[in-house]
Amino acid sequence: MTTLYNPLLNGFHPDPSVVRVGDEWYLATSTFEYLPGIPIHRSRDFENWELIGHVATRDDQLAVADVPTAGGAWAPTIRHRDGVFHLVITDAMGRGMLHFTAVDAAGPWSDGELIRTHDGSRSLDGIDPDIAWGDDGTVYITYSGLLLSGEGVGQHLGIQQVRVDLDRHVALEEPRSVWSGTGGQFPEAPHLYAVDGRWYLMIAEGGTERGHGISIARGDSPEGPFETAPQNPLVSARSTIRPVQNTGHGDLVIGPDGDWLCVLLGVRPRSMTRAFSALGRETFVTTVHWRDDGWPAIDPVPLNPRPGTRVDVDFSAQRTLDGEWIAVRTTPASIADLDARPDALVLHGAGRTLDDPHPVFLGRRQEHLTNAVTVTVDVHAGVGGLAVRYDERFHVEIEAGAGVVIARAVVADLVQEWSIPLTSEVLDLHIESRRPAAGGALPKTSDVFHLAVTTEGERRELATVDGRFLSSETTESFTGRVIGVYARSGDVAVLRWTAEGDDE
Ligand code: 6LW
Repeated sequence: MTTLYNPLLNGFHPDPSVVRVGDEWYLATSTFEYLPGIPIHRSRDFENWELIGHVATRDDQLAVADVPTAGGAWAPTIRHRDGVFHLVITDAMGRGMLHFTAVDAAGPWSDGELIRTHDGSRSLDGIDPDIAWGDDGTVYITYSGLLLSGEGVGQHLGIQQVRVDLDRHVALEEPRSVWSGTGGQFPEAPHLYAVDGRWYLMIAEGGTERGHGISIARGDSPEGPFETAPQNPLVSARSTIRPVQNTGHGDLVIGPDGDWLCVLLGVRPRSMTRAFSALGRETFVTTVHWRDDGWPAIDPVPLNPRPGTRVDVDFSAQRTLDGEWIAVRTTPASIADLDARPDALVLHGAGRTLDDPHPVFLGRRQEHLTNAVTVTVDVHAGVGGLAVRYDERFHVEIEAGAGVVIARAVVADLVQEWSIPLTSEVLDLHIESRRPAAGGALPKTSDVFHLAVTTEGERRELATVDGRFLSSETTESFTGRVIGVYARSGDVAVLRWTAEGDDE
């Protein structure tokens, strides 16, 4: 019997889509303004998931270089047909709706073709595309009609569909409305499935926050008309005290035991009223049963975290970056210099701080609710440090160089700093994320950051910062916490990186 871990993928991994190919499963998630974009995780048992590659590894596959925050890679659908992987996605506020292909899901993936309107003039207007093939091979793109540009920006046209010529990447018709859901806001994330001679159209609605849920309809043809299930929403944590909230935006697949599963996004809010989700939207999984009346039922999402992990990177021994490193609006390779020193990763500061949309920052997702990162840096030639980043308006960091060590919290327009003199140019910087002290009362926040520095064997605590300020609710962010090293000016050498944490 397969153990279903929840989260299935820890940390910032929203909008999951999954496909089964033989006895392997492939999972794709959204990455917004970060590169490499659209990680592909593979599993052979649904328990262990390996990051095998990314769809967008080159600068020009997504136009994220100058995309506004929250733009970029939104909500993929991954499918496999005739030996080829297909992935459709919206590069929101970037290139538009795109179709990528690969023979090997690890890559390389194609450059990405824009899926154009019937008259070929522009990208299809909408988000969250699904790709499905009718029984006669007709290609359907079914998507959420949220307009992100043009005169009707912000307007929502419900779930739309077009038949597409996949050789020319042009719609064969004007978009048709196929469903508007059951009345929740933002009907989105459609996926079409052929099951036992019927076509099922599953969507998310209610918005990606506490109201989120999944609803379904069915019809005899992929074009509809679609009849709404009597028991919608099939899954939602709204108005419940479940530990996994915001559950929605899912995709169905047959799992290793032959049972149907739903992968979906959710958050793990903590605090007295379950108000703050430190890590942002993560990927979860739950079981699906088909009822006698031919409708699916989706079980609530239980919490079942994996054991804790530890990542230790000694840059004198490890001279390549693994795929978990991500950068903001550029590739990690363009900012990580592994040639400058034999014992370190060097970042070359360019005068930009973390307030800039293009920081010299290289990070990894915070995967655990309780987490500790330590980096050993050499700042004799520059200024930089260790940061937890949600975006350019929300970050907490500890920065060293030019004679001073500064802990800093940037929360929208509020900035607070704590500083001490720098006594050694090689030092350890620490950012820990801990459960708030119980103290008899119910916790009023998700977690607390502890910022500290160790020089010549002596650790000094510099500051504590309330973790709620870097939660997805406060930042109103589609992403999650990313912890990494950065350079502000000059050369910052990173000798060692250690991250460990758990979810108890
Ligand atoms: C995504 C939409 C949503 O495209 O948020 O969870 C958007 N729902 O479906 C970005 O993730």
